Amino acid sequence: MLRGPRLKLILLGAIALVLSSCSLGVQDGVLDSFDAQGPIAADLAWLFWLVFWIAAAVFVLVQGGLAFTLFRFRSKNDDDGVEPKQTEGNPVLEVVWTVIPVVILAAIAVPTVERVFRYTECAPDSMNVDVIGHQWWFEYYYPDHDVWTANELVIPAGQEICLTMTSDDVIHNFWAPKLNGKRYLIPGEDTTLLLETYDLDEGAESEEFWVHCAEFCGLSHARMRARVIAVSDDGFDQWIAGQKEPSVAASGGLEGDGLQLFADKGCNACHLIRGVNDDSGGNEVLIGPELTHFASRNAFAGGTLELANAGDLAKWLSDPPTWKPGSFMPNLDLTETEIEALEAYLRSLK
Ligand code: HEC
Ligand SMILES: [Cu+2]
Repeated sequence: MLRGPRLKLILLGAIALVLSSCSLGVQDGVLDSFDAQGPIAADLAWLFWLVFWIAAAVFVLVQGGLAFTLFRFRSKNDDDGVEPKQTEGNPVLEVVWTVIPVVILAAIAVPTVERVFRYTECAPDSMNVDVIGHQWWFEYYYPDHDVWTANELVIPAGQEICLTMTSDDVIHNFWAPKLNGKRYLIPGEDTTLLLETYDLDEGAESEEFWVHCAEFCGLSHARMRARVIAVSDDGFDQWIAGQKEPSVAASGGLEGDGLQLFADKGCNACHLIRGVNDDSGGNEVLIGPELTHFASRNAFAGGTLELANAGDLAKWLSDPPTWKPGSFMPNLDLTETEIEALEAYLRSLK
């Protein structure tokens, strides 16, 4: 049997191991739901602490009462044979210890259930964005502007946004922990979720919040992330205007080669670039993210790679399923020269 110091050491080691997993995230704190960055998340954090302190008070009272009873009424003599006084069928006591838990549970249930409805229901005047889940990336459609994009959800800061969500394949779950709780994306059904950030800090152009799919959805579930990018009202109007432009024409040279490869390699069978392959059936039919303004966003491949990182795009194009196991973008056996040309073209799609 393990006893004493050695047992203590093993227990401490196990606890340290469990706790260390809390900090081994992709980047520290990006999915920290206690770090609320909007009024909804702040209110949910308030509710969490309310429940926590109620539970803490119950724990201390019950365990304290138990410890007190054990100590105060312990048998002083092992075989004095005295049974403690038995109390049974005391109606006052029984009513009291039934009513108190009922009151506590109601105090927790009412504000919880009320918020479940409040933060998943859209006001008729809130701005709407459709969210479509795919294995393994999030796609967005702005119905008021007829704009499609992926991974980076651009919204005006400080405004209530209504997400109307569904899935193209399996069940996913949209979770922006600093802005609201989670909600499912279900094939064939619409679910709604509110998002709201605080106003931008003085002088800031935009602020970024991480999103993660919170429902196991297959091989690359762990690589199904996204970002919410909050911008000013003007910034949002500009962004929409930019997205509505047709694609930037290739300037010849390497970019021109890239545009040619987009057709030759069959990229156009899965990706839409407006002004290039409009006859492809559109995003309702194509299985890949729209690339018309690919370089206007930073995070791609389910928000796991970034254009700002020099090698990321070539890494993706050279073999998508190695980076995202099971990816529906196949390895197209591109040569280094082809990747270079495609990268030049894709980076020009601002
Ligand atoms: C069979 C369909 C298919 C073909 C062919 C295809 N792709 Fe993709 N592509 C996808 C899918 C699906 C994704 C999303 C993968 C993910 O994030 O898991 C994707 C993602 C991408 C992305 C990242 C986009 C983003 O915003 O996340 C780029 C860039 C890209 N593809 C470029 C290309 C290029 C260039 C070619 C041709 C050489 C090509 N694709 C061929 C299906 C395809
Ligand atoms: Cu998912």
